[in-house]
Amino acid sequence: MKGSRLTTHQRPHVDPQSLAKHGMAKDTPCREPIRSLFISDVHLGSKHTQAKALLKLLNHYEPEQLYIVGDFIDGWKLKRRWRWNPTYDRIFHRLMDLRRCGTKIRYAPGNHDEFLRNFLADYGLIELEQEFVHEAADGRRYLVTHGDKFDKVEQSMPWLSLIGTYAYDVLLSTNYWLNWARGKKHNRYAFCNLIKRNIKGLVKHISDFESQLMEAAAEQDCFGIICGHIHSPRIMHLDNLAYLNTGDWVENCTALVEFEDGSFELNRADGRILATLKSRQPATELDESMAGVLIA
Ligand SMILES: [Mn+2]
Repeated sequence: MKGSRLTTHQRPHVDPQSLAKHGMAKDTPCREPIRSLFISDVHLGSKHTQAKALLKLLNHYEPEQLYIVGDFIDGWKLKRRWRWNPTYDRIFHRLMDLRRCGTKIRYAPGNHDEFLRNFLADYGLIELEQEFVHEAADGRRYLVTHGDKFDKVEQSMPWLSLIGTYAYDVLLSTNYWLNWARGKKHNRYAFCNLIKRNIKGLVKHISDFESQLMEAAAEQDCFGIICGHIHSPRIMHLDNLAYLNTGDWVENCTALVEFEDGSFELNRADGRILATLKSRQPATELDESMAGVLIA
C-alpha cells in the first residue's frame, strides 16, 4: 500500500492548467499514489493526439501498475508520414521514471501498433502481451485487452476500417476548425461526439463490440473487461459483468484509475469524473454471523 485512498471530494482534480501553474513539470515528484492506471489510444504520431495532456496526467499519478491498452503509437500514421515531437520523448522519459520508481508497466498492443505483436514477451522493464488478467484489490478479475479482435469490421472488412479511419480524421479536423471558428475553448470535440452518437449503424456496432467483450471476459472467469479501441470512454455494469473502456487521447482525454480498495474511476484530463465502479463490498460481521447460522 503506497498511500491512503482519498475520497472523491478530497481528491485534487487533474486540471492541466492548475498543474502547470503549480509547476508540475517533468521533474516534479508524483502527487497521487494509486493502485493502477489504464490508458489507451494515445495515437502518438497522429496530428490529433493530445500528448501534452497525457504527459500532465502521467506526471500527476504514481501508479503501482500502469497498463497501456493499445494504440499507444500510431504505426499506420507514422508509416505514411514521420511525425515525432519533444513531448513524445518526455512521455517516454516519464514512463522510464515511473519504472525506476517501481511501477509495473504492461502493454497490450492494438491494431495501430500491431507491429509490437511480433515481440510479445516479458522484457523486465515492460511486459508486452496480447492480453492480461488484472486482479483488482478487491479480488475481482478483469481481462485487459485493446479490443480490435472483437471488432467485426476490423476483422472481416479491413478496407472499410481503413476508410473509417480516414473519415474519422476528417471528422476530427472539421470539428477542430469549427470550434476554432466559433472561438470555443471547452469540449472541443463535442460535434464529433454528436455525429458518432447519431449514426445508427455505429451505435449498433459499438453495442455489439461491448457485449462481445463482456462475453470474452466471462469465458475467462473474469468479472469485467478493460479495453479501448472505439474511443468511447465508458463504465457499464450489466448482468453481473462490468465493461470499462478507458477512452482515448485524441477526442476525450480519459484514463481509468483503480484505487487501493479496488474501486475504479474514469477521469477526464480536465478533472471531470465521468463514471465510477464501486469495489466489491466486504462481508459485514452480520453477514458472517448469518452465514454461520445457515451452515449450522
Ligand atoms: Mn484500435
